[in-house]
Amino acid sequence: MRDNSKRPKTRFLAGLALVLAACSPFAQVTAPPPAAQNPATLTAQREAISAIVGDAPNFAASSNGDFLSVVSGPDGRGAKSGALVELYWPNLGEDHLWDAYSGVSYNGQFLWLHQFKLERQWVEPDTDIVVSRFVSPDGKLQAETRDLALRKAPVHVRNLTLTNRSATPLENVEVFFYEYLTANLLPQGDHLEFVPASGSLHHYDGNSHFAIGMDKPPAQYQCGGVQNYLTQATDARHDAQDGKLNKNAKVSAYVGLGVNGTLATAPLRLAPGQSLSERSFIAAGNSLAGSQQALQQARQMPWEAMVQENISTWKSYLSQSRMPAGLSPEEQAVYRRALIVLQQNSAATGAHIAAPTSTSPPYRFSWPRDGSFIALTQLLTGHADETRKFLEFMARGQKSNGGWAINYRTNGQAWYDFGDRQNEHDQVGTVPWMMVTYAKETGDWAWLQQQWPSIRKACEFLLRYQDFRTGLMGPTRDLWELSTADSWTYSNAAVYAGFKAGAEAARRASAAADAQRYEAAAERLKRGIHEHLWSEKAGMYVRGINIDTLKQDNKTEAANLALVWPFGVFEAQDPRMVKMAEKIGVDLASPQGGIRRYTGDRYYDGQPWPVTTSWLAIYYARLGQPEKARRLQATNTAYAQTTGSLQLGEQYDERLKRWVSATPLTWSEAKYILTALALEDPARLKP
Ligand SMILES: [Ca+2]
Ligand SMILES: [Ca+2]
Repeated sequence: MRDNSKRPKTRFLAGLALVLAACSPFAQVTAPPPAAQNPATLTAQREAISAIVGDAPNFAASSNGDFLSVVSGPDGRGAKSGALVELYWPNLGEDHLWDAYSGVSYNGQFLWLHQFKLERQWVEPDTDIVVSRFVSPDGKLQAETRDLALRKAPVHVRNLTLTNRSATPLENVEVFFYEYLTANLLPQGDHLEFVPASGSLHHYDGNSHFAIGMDKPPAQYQCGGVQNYLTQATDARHDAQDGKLNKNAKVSAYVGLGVNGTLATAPLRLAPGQSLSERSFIAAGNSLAGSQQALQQARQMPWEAMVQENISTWKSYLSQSRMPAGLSPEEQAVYRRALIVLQQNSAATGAHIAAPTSTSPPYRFSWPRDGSFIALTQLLTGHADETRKFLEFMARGQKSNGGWAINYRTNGQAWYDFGDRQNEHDQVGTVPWMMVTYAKETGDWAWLQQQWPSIRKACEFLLRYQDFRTGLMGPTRDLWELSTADSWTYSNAAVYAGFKAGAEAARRASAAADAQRYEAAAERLKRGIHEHLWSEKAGMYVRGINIDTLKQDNKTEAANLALVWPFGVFEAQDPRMVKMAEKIGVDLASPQGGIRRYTGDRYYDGQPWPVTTSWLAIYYARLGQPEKARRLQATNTAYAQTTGSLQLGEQYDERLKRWVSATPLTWSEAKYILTALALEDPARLKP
């Protein structure tokens, strides 16, 4: 049997990340964790791709739906506590930033904030205002940054407050703000100049323009070429480190790694106990004038008004969101944060990005599969309009032959599309299933009627790939995006639900012949799953089967729980499902009770995933064993509570006590919410 573990693999394909990692002088390969806690399942070694791309540095983001910025935590590739590390605009996922951060000079010494000691980081409850609190190495100066994206303008605002904690005055206190934008994703082609009229930097490439400024015109500035030590255009980061800036006013398309800039305020004296606050802005626009205008308007808006606007936006959103009864305060905090994260990553176009991470790993795209779980969550929490927007986004992105690409940019352009056989057939079943689920929940059958051509195309596409000997789907890429060798159990379950949805939509469209064909296809598929994918010896449905040799891949696979929910091939009470769930709970459990994806997983060394932990919880809620479900949900709550962001990432490393891979992962947040809803009322989560 072929050993998959020797081949590079990844949940999401990482070509771009590899290119960027190779280009960057700052690229670092995250070292493999030195020791495993559970030697039976952990090897202490990541496979190649997760070892190279490393973990996201994300602490938390602020977002208005088309402008999103991310604040770094202390861990992950390129992490600098409190720095900005992603800046998406005008579509979520369209990145323009390497990093940007603040520095302070006082008593003749200069330090960046990430050279201070990070005391604490959190997100203000029920907002997306991200707070990072530091203290200087000598203990004299406290620095606190509060970061937010304006709700109605493409502007990031940082409010930095410095407080003298010592008993003596601090002399010559100056605030610095450094930016290394990479306009239009890459540093190449960028220009930077100082604009005296507004006292700001103008950083641009093509139609992407940014105005970088502070509350007042700076006392010092520098426009630099990255890694340039030789000319007046000295690298603006290096230039700052002696506290004196060169005042080079212009640098253009500097060869190689792009351009960077630094601004600094005039010196002030800070008496004992005294504080000062200074704001820094990054304002986006389609022209010099547009970005300058956004900067000026932001400067005129008081900080308190910005905070109030943020509070009232999220208050209104949360008040329109379903809150299940009986949550503990800890669960409630994670649940409310999950609702906010879903909305932050929902683009104005209807797309949902999987995670606000550009390269470590590259998840800043919209997947039909992840997005459908998010859309379902929005549907069940009172945000049906968002669900409809997503489904219409997917309908627009459907290929002419009825299939879907692997993922999409939020502007609708297909990103990874490897051809139909190399794409993922589960997604082609999932979108029609979600469309019909939306119609059932809202009663909007007229809307479904409009989607009938799209649903029909998807079902016809799937029919072409059904194997008539076994009734199963032909080979496709699996949901974890590892292999195209087999017919996968999860994919078959999703396609079953797609055919059932197609039959429902056909009946509504008075297309009786189509309804009959799709029902027949679903029944063939169900028989095929029952006959060919069960292993009596293993006591479970296997991961998949080679359609030619009928050789089974007998790894234990948590995603097979989709046979019950959401795809409804079998009942929760089916003895085979009961047996398989028990086996998943044994074979894939981590020491703290999280659930891994499948036996032998090496992607990020196969840590437990909230997505699969929730899957087992939802299964037990539907089976009528809520105590088991509560224990699994408690594990996810505990993971989320280990960081001040209260977010759920892709995988939790119990030994390092932090998220690895992407954080937050919107699919994880969605399934946490769905589990809470299933615990309140299992019937809410109908297959
Ligand atoms: Ca550029
Ligand atoms: Ca200097």
